[in-house]
Amino acid sequence: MGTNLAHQTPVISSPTIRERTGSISTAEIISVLKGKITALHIKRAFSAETAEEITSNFVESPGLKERKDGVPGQYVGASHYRNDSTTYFTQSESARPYVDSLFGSLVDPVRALFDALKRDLHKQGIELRLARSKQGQANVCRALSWTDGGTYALEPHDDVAQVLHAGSDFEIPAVASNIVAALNFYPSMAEEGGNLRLWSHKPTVNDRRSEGVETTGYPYSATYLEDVPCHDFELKAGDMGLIDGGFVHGVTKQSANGNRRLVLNSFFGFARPDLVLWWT
Ligand SMILES: O=C(O)CCC(=O)C(=O)O
Ligand SMILES: [Fe+2]
Repeated sequence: MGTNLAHQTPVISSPTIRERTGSISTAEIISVLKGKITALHIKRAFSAETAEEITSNFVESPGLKERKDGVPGQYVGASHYRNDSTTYFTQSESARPYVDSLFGSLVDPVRALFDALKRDLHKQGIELRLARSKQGQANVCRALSWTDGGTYALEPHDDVAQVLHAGSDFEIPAVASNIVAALNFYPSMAEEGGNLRLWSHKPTVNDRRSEGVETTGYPYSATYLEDVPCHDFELKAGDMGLIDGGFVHGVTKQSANGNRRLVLNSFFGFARPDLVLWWT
C-alpha cells in the first residue's frame, strides 16, 4: 500500500501574536516555550547605542565568514544546521572570542535575557543551560546577515527539521518534540523590507517530506505556501522577536543600499520537563 505524499495541503494553524514596545518578561518567554504564544515582537527592546556597537563590530569582525551550507549569508559564530556534533561544538569554541567581541565593553542583551530566564526557571526546578558535548559548548548567540537576492533574503523554512535531524550525538533532538523557540535581536535593519514573515502553518514530517525538506526544513516553495495566510513583522533596529520556530517563517527581500540587516539568533526549548537547552 503506497501513500501519495506528493501533494500535501498545508494545514492552517492560527498563530497567537503579540506586538508591543517595552521589556520582555520571563513569563512571556515561558509562554512561547509552552506554546501559549506563537510570536512576540518587542519594539525598542535594546538601546540604539548597543545596536550600533554590535553592528560596527560585526562588520569589522576578523571572525566574519561567508556561509557555505546552501543558505546565503554572512555570519559570526557557529550554526548546528547541517553540521555534526563534533564540527558544531569545535566551531562554537573557536568562534566564542569573536561572538563575545561583538558586544565590546557593553552588556550583552542576549546573555542578559539568558541569565534572567535561567534564574526564573531555576525557581521552578528547571535547569537552563547551553547545549554541550565532549568538544565544548554552544555560544549564547550567532550573528547573521542574510544575502539571498531572490524573493526572500532568507527563504521560508522551519527551525524544527534541523533539530530533529541533528543526529544522536547531539542533545538537541529531544527538543524537537516540544517547542523550538527562536530568539532574534535586530541590531541593524535595511531601509526597506527585511520583514520577518510568519506563515500560519506548522509543518509535519509528512509535509516536509512532500516538500523535499525533511532533514533541513529549508526552503518551502512558493506553491506550497500559496494559500497559507501570513503575518509580517516590520522590524526596526533595536527590536527583538521570539517565535515558535516550528511555524514556517522567512525574511522578505530587502533594499540593497544603505544599512545591512543584522540579526543575533539563538534557539532554545525543553529537552525534558526539568531541562531547557540553548544553542545556535
Ligand atoms: O533573520 C531573521 O529574522 C530570522 C532568522 C531565522 O529564521 C533563522 O536564523 O532561522
Ligand atoms: Fe528560522
